[in-house]
Amino acid sequence: MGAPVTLDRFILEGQRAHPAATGELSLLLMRLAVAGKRIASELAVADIRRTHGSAGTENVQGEEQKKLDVRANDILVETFDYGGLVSFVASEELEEPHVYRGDATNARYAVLFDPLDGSSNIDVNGTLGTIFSIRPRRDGTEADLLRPGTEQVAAGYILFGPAVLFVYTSGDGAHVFALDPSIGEFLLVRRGIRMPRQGRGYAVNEGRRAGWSDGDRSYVEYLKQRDEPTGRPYSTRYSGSMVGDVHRILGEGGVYLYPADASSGRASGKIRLLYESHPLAFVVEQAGGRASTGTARVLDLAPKKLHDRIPIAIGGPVEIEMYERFTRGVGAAERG
Ligand code: FDP
Repeated sequence: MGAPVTLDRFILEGQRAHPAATGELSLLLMRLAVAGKRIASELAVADIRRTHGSAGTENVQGEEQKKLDVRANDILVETFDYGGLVSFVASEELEEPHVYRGDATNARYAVLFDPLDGSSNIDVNGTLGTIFSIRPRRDGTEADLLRPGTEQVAAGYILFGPAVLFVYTSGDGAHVFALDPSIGEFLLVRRGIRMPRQGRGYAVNEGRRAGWSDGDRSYVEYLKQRDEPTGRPYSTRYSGSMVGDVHRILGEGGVYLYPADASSGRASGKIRLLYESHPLAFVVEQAGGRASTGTARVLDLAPKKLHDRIPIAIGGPVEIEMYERFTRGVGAAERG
C-alpha cells in the first residue's frame, strides 16, 4: 500500500492537469474541507454542549431553524471571508446572498450551500450533510445564480455519518475522501466512482403519498411489486436526509424521490434547486446516474428565484428512465 492520497494532494494534482488553472478553485475546495471538519467537530459535541434543538427562528421558507443549522451556516460564511476567492455566498438559511467586501469584490467564484441537510436528524444523531455548489461570478449579483446547473464549476457534499466523507466533482468524475480523525486529513477512498445502473432501494417519504400525482403514486407502487426479472420489489431506504440517501444510492444504486405534494401546498415539492438539486445532480451524473423532474433534466433548469424548489427523482439511469415514463403516464401501459 502506497502513501495515502490526501484531499489537498489530489486537488493539486488535478489542478496540474489544467495548465490555465489559477489555483483559486483548489484553495476554495480545501477551505470547504476545513469548514467540514469544523462542522463535524461541532456535531460531535452538540449533545454535550447542549447545542441541539431549535434556534427559535425560521428560515426564508418558514422552516424551523435548529441551532446547528445556524452554526453551520455561520462557519461556512466565515470560511470565505478572507483571501478574495469568493465574491458572495448564497445559503438555504439566508434570505439574501452574503456579499464579501474588499479584495473579494471581483473574486472569480460564488458559493452556494445547504449548511446542514437533513435537519430533522440533528437531534437524534442521524446522518447529516453540508451540500455545496461553486459557480463563476459574472456581475456579482443574484442574477449570476439564476442560471442552469450545467454552469457549476464544482459541487459536492460533506457527509456526517459514522465517518465524515468529502465527496466532490469538478466535472472530471466524482471522488470520495474519508476523514482520518487521527491525522485530521481527508484521504482518498474512491476515485471516479460509478454507480450501478440499477439498484434495489428507493427513498421517499410515503407518508405524503396522498398529495402526490397519479404518476408518482403508480411509480412507487411499481417499485414495490414483485417481479424478479426486473429486479423488484425494491426495499424502502429513507433516512430523512437527502444527502445521506443520495450517498447510499451512489454506492448501491436506486432512487431518491421528493415529488410535488398537493396536500401540503408544495406544488413544486420540497427540494431546493440551487442548494440541493443542482449540486447532487452534478455529482450523480458524474457517477453515471441521472436527476430529473420527470419531464426535464435537473441540470438544465434555471431558477426564477434564489430559493425555488423542484420535484426531483435522482438515482440510477434505469430507475430515472422508468420514473419519466410514469410521469408521462405511459409506465403502466408499457408493462402491459
Ligand atoms: P430537511 O428539511 O430536514 O433538511 O431538503 C431537505 C430535506 O431535509 C431532505 O434532506 C430530506 O430528504 C427531506 O427534506 C425530508 O423531508 P420530509 O420530512 O418531508 O420527509
